[in-house]
Amino acid sequence: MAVVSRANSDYGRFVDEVKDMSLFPLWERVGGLKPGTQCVPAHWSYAEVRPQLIRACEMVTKKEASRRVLCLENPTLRGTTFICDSLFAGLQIILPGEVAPSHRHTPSALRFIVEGEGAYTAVAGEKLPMRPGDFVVTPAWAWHDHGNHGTAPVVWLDGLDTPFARFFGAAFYEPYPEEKQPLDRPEGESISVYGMSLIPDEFHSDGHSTPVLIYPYERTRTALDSLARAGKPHPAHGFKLRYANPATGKHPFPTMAVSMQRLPPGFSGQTYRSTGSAVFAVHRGEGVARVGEQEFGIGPHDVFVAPPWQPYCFAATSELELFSYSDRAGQEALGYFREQVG
Ligand code: GTQ
Ligand code: FE2
Repeated sequence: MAVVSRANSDYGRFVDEVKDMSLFPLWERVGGLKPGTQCVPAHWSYAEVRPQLIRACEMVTKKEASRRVLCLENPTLRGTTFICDSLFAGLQIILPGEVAPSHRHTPSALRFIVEGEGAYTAVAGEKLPMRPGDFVVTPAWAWHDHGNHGTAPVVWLDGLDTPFARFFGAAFYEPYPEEKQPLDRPEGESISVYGMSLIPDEFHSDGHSTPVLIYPYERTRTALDSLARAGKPHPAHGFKLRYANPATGKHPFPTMAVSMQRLPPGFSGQTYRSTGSAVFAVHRGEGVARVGEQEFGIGPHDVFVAPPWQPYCFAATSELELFSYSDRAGQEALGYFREQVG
């Protein structure tokens, strides 16, 4: 690099001239390729957020807001609504009798039910009753509306891959002409037809989203019980299950991997890092999450984010269950995903 001296006025003139032509010399770029982003570890205590959700119910009606959501925004990403570079997370609250009108969009969405009984989401013509701990799928471009038939507020965590759609300039949105979409599939169809390790012979998966639209907590808990009986916990993750698209065995979304893990009481895990950004929601139990340089005391319904390539580890004071979603599916599809234990 002996010739690239700024003292050389010919060189200086060259750089200035090409810059005016929207040309930039690659050798002038400072900082090469390295893993990680500006995004920082962050934690939201449910005890602190919940009162603000209740307050939001007084401030805006579902009619005004359409979706009454408080976005969990990374402190480094103010104004974007995003929890990390590649993912959206929001806590949505719906009161008894309210309806969140039908719409669809190119970003894929997931719901993880946090609190309350009696709410449902209707997805692609099927009504899906939601209970705490359930994971519900909204595939890209599927019509969806929500409602609450119960007697108490219902809260869930929304996880979306909106930054992907924005990044590619492919973020489309369409409202449905009526408040609710027609329900033309029987209740429970997606799970009873596609969730039994049997797939209708004529079904052709597009390979993207799972045909199973709800993964009830009941089943997840049973599977975790069996896994915990069957063997030893993983040194970093404890007993961790990933939700699968039964038609492919792969992730439920083209972009997002989704998991539930159980850490036995007293578990103190090894450090782990991956290129995946991950959002965690505590389903039950208490413990400590160390993410990068930060240490978060975690309890039921808290949410926290582990940015890419930041080491993290968990300790459980009581039996701890963590729901999580990450951009791992997208990274695997692109050949970017890497991970490291210990
Ligand atoms: O419930 O349809 O938190 O479309 C963000 C975008 C929720 C929803 C969010 C959405 C929804
Ligand atoms: Fe939506």
